[in-house]
Amino acid sequence: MVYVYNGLYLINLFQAKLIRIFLFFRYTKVLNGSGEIDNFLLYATRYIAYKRKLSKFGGMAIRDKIYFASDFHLGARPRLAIHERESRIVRWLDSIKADAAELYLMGDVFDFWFEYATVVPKGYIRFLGKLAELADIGIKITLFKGNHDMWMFGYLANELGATIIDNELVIERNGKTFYLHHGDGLGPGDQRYKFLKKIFRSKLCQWLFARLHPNLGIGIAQRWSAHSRIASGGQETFQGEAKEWLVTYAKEVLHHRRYDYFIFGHRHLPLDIALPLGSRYINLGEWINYNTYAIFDGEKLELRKWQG
Ligand SMILES: [Mn+2]
Repeated sequence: MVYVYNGLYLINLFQAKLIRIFLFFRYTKVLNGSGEIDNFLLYATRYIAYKRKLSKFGGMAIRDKIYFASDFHLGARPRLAIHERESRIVRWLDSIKADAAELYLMGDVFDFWFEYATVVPKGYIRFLGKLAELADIGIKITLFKGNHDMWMFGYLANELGATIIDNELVIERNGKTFYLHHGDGLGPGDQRYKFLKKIFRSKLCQWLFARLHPNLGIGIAQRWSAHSRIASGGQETFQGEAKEWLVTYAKEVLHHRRYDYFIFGHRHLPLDIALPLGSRYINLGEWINYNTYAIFDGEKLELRKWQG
C-alpha cells in the first residue's frame, strides 16, 4: 500500500484519487439550465434526478384504455400446441400493459376450470403470471364465468384481485353504456343448455363434483369438453342477423333499456353489428382461429385482430 500525505491525513492512492475527482466536480463551474453558474456536483445530482423523473414519467404512459377478450379456451388442444397459444395470449396481454386501465376477460378463458377447496387445475402459469403482473401494476381485471369455466370461485379473485362476474355486468365509461355477458343461455332456444346451466351452477352439483378425486373429475370434464367444436378447431359461420340469437337477445333488451354496446363472447365469431337506437352488438370471437379483441379508447369501440 502506498500512502500520500494530503496535508491532514495519510491516505492511500485510491482515496487520494477519489478526493481529486470530488474536488474536480465540486469546484468546476457549469452553466445550469436557468443560465446560472453551478458547481458541477450539484448540477450532476440535479441532472440525474431530473432524468430519472423524466424516464419514470415517460415510461409510464397514461393508462386509459379498456380491453375486452373472450374464449381463449386455454387447455383445449386443436392444431396448435397448447403452449404456443398460451404464449400468443401472453404477448397480447404484454402489449396492452402500457395503456390498459381495465381488462375484461369475458368467459371460457379456460377450456375447463374447477376449484376444489385446496386444489386448482394444473397449467397456464405464464398466462396467470402475466395476469398477476397486470394486476400488480394497477390494471383492473374482471373475469366472467363462461360455460366452460363457470366454476371459478375465490381463487383468482384472491390471487389477482380480479372481480368474478356470474352473469351480466352493466358499466358506464365516459358516458357510454356497456352491457357485458359471456353470452351463454341467452336469447331464444337452447332449452337443454339453459336447463343444464341451472344444474351445473347449483351449490349441490358443485359440492358433489368436489367429492370426486381431481384426476377423475377433471378427467371427465376434459374428455367432455374435447368434444366441443372449438376443441377440434372448427369455425363458426354467420347465420344472418335474424338467426343470430344474441342479436335477437340484444334487440329484446333494447326494448326496455338502451345501451351503447352489447359485448359478448360465446359465439366464437367476431361480429360488429349495428342495432336499433344507434346501439351495437360486438362479439369478441375466440383465440383459436381469430385472436380478436375489442378496445375502448374513451370515445370509440373497435374490434381488432391481434397480429403479434
Ligand atoms: Mn366458448
